[in-house]
This record gives sequence, C-alpha cells and structure tokens, in this order.
Amino acid sequence: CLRRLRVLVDMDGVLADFEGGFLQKFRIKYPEMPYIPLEDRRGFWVSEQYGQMDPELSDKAISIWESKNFFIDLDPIPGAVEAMKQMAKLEETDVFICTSPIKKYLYCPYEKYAWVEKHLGQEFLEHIVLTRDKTVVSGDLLIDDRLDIIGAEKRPSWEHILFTACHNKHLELHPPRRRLHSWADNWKAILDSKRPL
Ligand code: DGP
Repeated sequence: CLRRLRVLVDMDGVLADFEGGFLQKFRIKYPEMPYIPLEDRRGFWVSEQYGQMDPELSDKAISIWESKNFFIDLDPIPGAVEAMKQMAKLEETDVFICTSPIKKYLYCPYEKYAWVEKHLGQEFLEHIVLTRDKTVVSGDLLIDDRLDIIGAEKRPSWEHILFTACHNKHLELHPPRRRLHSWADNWKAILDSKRPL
C-alpha cells in the first residue's frame, strides 16, 4: 500500500510512570506533608491539585520533577516496553515517542533520552519527538493520557486516543473519542482501524 501508519506515543503517563514516581519521591522528601493517593488524583496537572490542598504544596510538588534523576528513575508503565517493541516491528508502521519536556530543561530532556535508551534501546533514539506543541506533529494516532491536547494547529492530523491514567479514568469521553485502557488493552486493533484497507 501507499502509506505507512504513523503512531505517536506519549511518554509520561503512557510509557513512564510519572504519577507513581512523583508520589514515591514526594513522600520521601516531604514525609510530614499531606499527599494525594493515586486513586484520588483528578486533573492532568499534579501541582494544581496539590496547590488546592495547601498553597505551599504546589511549589513542593514542582520541586520533585525539577530534581535531577526524577525522569530517568521513572518505572515503565506495565506492558509499555513490550508493546513499543512489538509496535516498532509491525509492517507498514512507524512509531514515534512524542513528549513535552518541562520548561526547566536542565535535566528533563537529557533524562528522557537516557530513559528511552535504557528501556527501549538505542535504536529508539531515532524515534523521539520533543515538543511542547504536539498539534504541529503529524501522525495517524496520538496515544496520550492528557485529555485536552491543543496548540497552534487547530486541525491536527492525528486521532487522539486517550490512554487511561489515574487522573483521567473517571472522565467520560464524548463520542467518537476512544481510549486505550492500558497496554493490555487491544492497541493493535486501534492501529488496524486506521490502516488503509
Ligand atoms: P506530556 O505528558 O508529554 O503532555 O508532558 C507533560 C509534562 O508535564 C509531564 O512531564 C508531566 C508534567 N506535569 C504533570 N503535572 C504538572 C504540573 O502540575 N506542572 C508542570 N509544570 N508539569 C506537570
């Protein structure tokens, strides 16, 4: 066929366990402070929900992911590494990791590359897109745990598949929007639904 399928896969919350890594390090650094169990997380922005609990907790939360070794230490989301390796081997399929670095750039971009090399292998370094605006990246699918992905391009080429995470699992999607509930869910069927007949 003429056209290969291009799949964009988000990193934090989809491949790397940002929420779990955050909570673990927050509790170690601030053992006396209240925290939000993962089942009570709501909304994409961790610092907003912590700030609602106590205004001084917003900066404390931010200090966690701005620290050295935060991003490299994140555990893979269950099934993510195996799914990505399988996906990359599929015929007529190109896979890219599409991730937004935080604006404090001292550690995050370097550690994202190091994480990909560590967990997915050096070959995957050719397949990283770092951008704060995913709407300007073209693809058939974007698998991402953030509900509202907006930017300069009002009509992105990709269909956004919402990857289920602790902060979005209670949200009802408006049809025809779709979810990938986990990497144990049928991601191959979602890819096949976008392939030319
Ligand atoms: P992405 O998942 O590619 O859309 O990247 C979003 C990044 O922002 C990811 O590293 C998680 C991080 N993040 C989560 N909560 C907050 C927050 O409250 N403030 C900031 N600045 N970043 C956050």
